[in-house]
Amino acid sequence: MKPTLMDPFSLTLDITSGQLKPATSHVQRRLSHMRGMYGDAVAEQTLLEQDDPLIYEVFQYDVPNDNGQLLVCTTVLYPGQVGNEYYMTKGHYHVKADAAEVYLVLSGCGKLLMQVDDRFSVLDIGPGTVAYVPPYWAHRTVNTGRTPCVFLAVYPADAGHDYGRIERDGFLQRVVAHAGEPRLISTHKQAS
Ligand code: PAN
Ligand code: ZN
Repeated sequence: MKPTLMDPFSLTLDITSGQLKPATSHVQRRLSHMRGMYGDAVAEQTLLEQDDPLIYEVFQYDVPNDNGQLLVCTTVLYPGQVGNEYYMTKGHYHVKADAAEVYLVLSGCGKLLMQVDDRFSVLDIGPGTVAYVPPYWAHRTVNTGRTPCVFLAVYPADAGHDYGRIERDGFLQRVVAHAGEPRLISTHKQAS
């Protein structure tokens, strides 16, 4: 059967704010949506009782989740800390594990953590960084700066997001502030 042809389209991106127009989906992740992901449970509880801060937003223009389609979205990850740990995205594997992804950083930022099996990778990212997330690698962005970290992502529309494994196992390393500077700490060392 001949596939239904989509009409070509363009979107407008505000490079500073990360607003994508039109956006057909808009996700806001507050601290309460990522309970247990930060290392400092007391700091997390205190912030939840104060104002449940907005950690990040994603603006996306949806297309059919079909093989061959690409999704375009922007993430605005706000600056801040839970205890000494910098604000971060939940992080995920792709359900279709062999789906890769490209990030283009527009402003602000910090680090892109990636891991697969017992391998871990960290990239410093800032305005102009084009980061490649290879197939199979889980990925999480961390804002170590004082301004929003804004980046555009392009990935296969049928990739899907598997958050469960990260919610259960976390990442192998966390990014914390030490004397005002970002430092990576192993989550294994922290537990022992
Ligand atoms: C990104 C992420 C976005 C939010 O568009 O989905 O930065 O992070 P979480 O999905 O981990 O909450 C991406 O990697 N899409 O596949
Ligand atoms: Zn992804």
